[in-house]
Parts: sequence; C-alpha cells; structure tokens
Amino acid sequence: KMFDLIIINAVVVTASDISACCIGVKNGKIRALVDSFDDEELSGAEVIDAEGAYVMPGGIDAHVHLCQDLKTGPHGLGGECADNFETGSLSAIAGGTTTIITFATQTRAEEDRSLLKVVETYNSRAEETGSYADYGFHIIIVRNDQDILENELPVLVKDWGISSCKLFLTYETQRLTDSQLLDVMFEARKNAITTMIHAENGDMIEWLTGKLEEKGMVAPYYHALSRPPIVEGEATTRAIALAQLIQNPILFVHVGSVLGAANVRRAQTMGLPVYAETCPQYFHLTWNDLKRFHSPTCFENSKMICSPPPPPSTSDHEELFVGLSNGTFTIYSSDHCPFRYDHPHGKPSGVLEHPESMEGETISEGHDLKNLLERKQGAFRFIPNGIPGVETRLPLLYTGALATGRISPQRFVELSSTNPAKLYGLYPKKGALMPGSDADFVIWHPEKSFTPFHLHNSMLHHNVDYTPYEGMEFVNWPRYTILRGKVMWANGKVVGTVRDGQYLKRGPSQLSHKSPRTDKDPYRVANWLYE
Ligand code: DUC
Ligand code: ZN
Ligand code: ZN
Ligand code: ZN
Repeated sequence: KMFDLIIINAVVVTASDISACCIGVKNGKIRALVDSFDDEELSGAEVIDAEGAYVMPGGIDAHVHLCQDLKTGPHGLGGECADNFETGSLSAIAGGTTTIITFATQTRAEEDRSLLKVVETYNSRAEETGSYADYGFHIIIVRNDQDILENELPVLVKDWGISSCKLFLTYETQRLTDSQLLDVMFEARKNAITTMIHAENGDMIEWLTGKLEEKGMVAPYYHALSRPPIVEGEATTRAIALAQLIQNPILFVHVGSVLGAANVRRAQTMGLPVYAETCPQYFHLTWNDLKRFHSPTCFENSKMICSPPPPPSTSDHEELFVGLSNGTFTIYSSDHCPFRYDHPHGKPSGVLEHPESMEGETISEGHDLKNLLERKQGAFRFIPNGIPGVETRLPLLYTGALATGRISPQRFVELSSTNPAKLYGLYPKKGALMPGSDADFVIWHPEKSFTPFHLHNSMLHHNVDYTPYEGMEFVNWPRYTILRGKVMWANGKVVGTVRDGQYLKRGPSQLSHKSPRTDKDPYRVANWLYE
C-alpha cells in the first residue's frame, strides 16, 4: 500500500497558508499533500474524513509541569504535581497537543546539584509510565556552580538534546541574583542554549506580601495584589538588559501583563532576540477570579492562584490579544501546573479563619513547611502557584481568539505549534505540514456541525479535581489527535496508548538564526567579551 493514513476533505492550515486538500501519511511521516487521491492510492489506507474542518500541525505545549514533587515543586514552597507523564500527556492529546516540553528541575539540595542527575531522574519518571505524547525537557537552573555549568551544559545539549533552560528572578529557593543570572546566561550562550526567564521581581513581591500580612490581607485574592503588573514590568526590563549584555536570546515565560508585553515589544523593536510566551489564564481570568464564589463554605479561591497572576481587568485582555495577533507573543503555552484542590500537597480549601495567626511568619531558613501545609489555612503566601490547562489550551485559543476573529487560523498554528517548534529546535520535524515532517495533526470539528458546550472538569483527563474554566462555553474541540500517523484521540475517545510517545532530542533554537548579533550589534554593550 502507498499510504498508511489518508486525511480527506481537510482545510489544511499552516503558519503561512490555508488550503483545501488531502494528506497522505506513510511510516509516521507526511508524504503527500494533494488535491485528491485515486483508488489505488486509497487502497489499504486508513481514511479520516475531516469534513471540511481545519487540520493543523499537532499542538506543541512548551510549558508543562509534570512529576515535580514537594522538594522540586514549581516554586519551592511545597506543592506536588498531581499529574505524571501518563495523566499529563493523556490530557494533552485529548486537547489536541502531540508534543509537550516539561521541566527537569535542579534544587538547592546537594543531591540535586548535578543537572545531568536531575535530567536522569525526570527521564526515569517519564519512562516509568510512558507518555501519550512526544516529550522533551527544559532544565531549570537555580544555582551558578561554575563546574556544573562548564562540564554539564555541553553534555545536556549533545547527549540529551536539551537546548533551553529556565531561570527565576523570584522565589527564595529558586531565584538568582543579577550576577548569578549573568554567570548562567554566559555559559548558556556558549552552548547555544535559550534562556527562559520567569520575570517577577522577588523583592517587590516579598515586600508587598509583608505589608499585606501586616494588615491581615492574606486571603487568596491578595496574591494578585502582591504581584501588580510593575512586578513583571521591572523584571522584564532588567532581564532584557542582562540578555543584551550577554547577547543571547531570551524567552520570557508566562507573560501576563500589558506592561511586560510592552517591554518585550520595545526590545524586539530594538532588534534584540527577545521572545515571549503567554498563556490562556492571561486572556480568560482576572483578579476577580481569585475571589470567585464556589460554595457556601468556600468563597475565597485558592484554585486560581498562579504566578504571574491574571491581569487586573478584562481591558487588559484586549491589550494582550493585540500582542497575540501582532507577534509580540511568540508562543502560547499552557503553563500546566497541576495541583489538586483540598489536598495537603495542593491548594488549601476553605477560608482563613484567623488571619492574625499568620503574623510574624516569613519564609526563612528552617521554616517548617510541613507544619504550615498541614494547617491548610490558605494564606496566599503558602499556596502553591499554578493552575492546570494542558487540555484546554488549544480549545481556549480557538474559542477566545480564532472564533472571535482576533487572530487568523495561520497565526493560531504559529503560536501553538510552529513557533514553539522553531524556538525550541524541533522544526521541521514538528510544527510543520511538509513532506517528511512527523504526521502529527489536530483535526477540529467542522464549525457548522458543532454545538457549543459548557466545560466541566469531569470531561477532562488530567488528575486535577478542578478546572479554572469550569462552566465556560467552548465553540470547538479537537475531534482527532494524531501522533506520527497514529490516531490517539477520536470523537471524544482515547484510542492511543501510553507507550506511543517518544523522547525528543532537540537542536538549537531556529528563531534567532543569526544570533547573537556579534556582527552588527548596534549597542556594542560588551563585544570584547566575545572577541
Ligand atoms: N512558574 C511557572 O512556570 N509555573 C507555575 C508557577 C511559576 O511560578
Ligand atoms: Zn515560572
Ligand atoms: Zn472555592
Ligand atoms: Zn510553569
């Protein structure tokens, strides 16, 4: 037989084009895009009729937290990921995503000093269960040990294909000082590693949190007030300056403020290789959602706590949508950070009864995390930061941006698949619909035959007991998810297996093809460093 799988009646969308055609797949790769197939070509092939719906490259979610335990929790203040590679990747494919890039995270504990050991640990967690989606790792670096950086970064790139690292400007247990940031960025540059930056000013957050606690303002809502837009505004400005000094591309993760987006835009206009990721919560949630009513006993909302927090109001959403359409934002990821509600290692339930009992408690050495978690009092300082969303990412982008005409179908593909593939060195194996590319697809429902529905958490496949988007109306949902020619998700059913996903070795970023711009750096900040 000539093809294993044929998709007919497709409206094929790439980052640049839309065209009504058919796709032929052989051995897990795209082999042909044509007007039609004849009987001989069709014989023996599995045929999927897209019925005129959009067929896009499978979603690439470049920001997913899985298997992070209490010690390595997403911000070192406790919290344990409820999803492992099995449940997290299942949730991904049920939402049209065929590739996830997750985090392997160094900690300040001595046994986690070696980045290679950290990656081996996370890799064995992935291999233990397997994965429904293809997957890779970013490395989180929380210290500047020269020996580790010099010896291990080249091995990470060469043996593991890890070409990106995430650095923090906040969280006591993760943040680097400016000089430590420069150390890591300098070594990253030598290895063509893209630095991902969590840009929030940790000192501003600490100071504001202290002031809020003095006034007894510790309920979940005040998490947002402890992180007003200037927190991201300052940190993006500073990190841009540091990256300009080092002359290495940076990607701001989870940009959620208009101020942050404006700083990114200005840097891009200066010709700097500065990229930004944004996430669904910055378009669908506001500060108000942190105090949404849930039940008679629960009126404060730890469920919605994430960092950076959602923007203050819906008018911010409109400004952020501009960045989504005009290219300020390079990629759109979920920041799936799965904590269960009302779980000792997740989000505390209920309300804080005695706010004054929090007085005098600060994050310090020897602070008794376990004790605080057991009290489950819900002061925002102790609530793990992060919300789930790997499955709802593409449907939210469809409903909020594509169906409303805020972005084009091509831009949808660019943000959700092609740009992440290019940024993180997976292109054109991933993120493209060209002969030779992996046959990863998301096929939507034909719009005319799809009835909008209200989402409930029970419909989702993650191991989290809530969704921030409970009750929201969705105008479409992935009908088929196909991974390397294998149908994984079809008409609401999982049809793939947890052993279908493969580890992805990645190459260098393909977005800054001529970067650093040592030849023509108009700012000549510190070219002598590299001469
Ligand atoms: N950063 C993330 O990337 N995810 C969740 C929490 C955080 O601070
Ligand atoms: Zn972060
Ligand atoms: Zn609630
Ligand atoms: Zn994250």
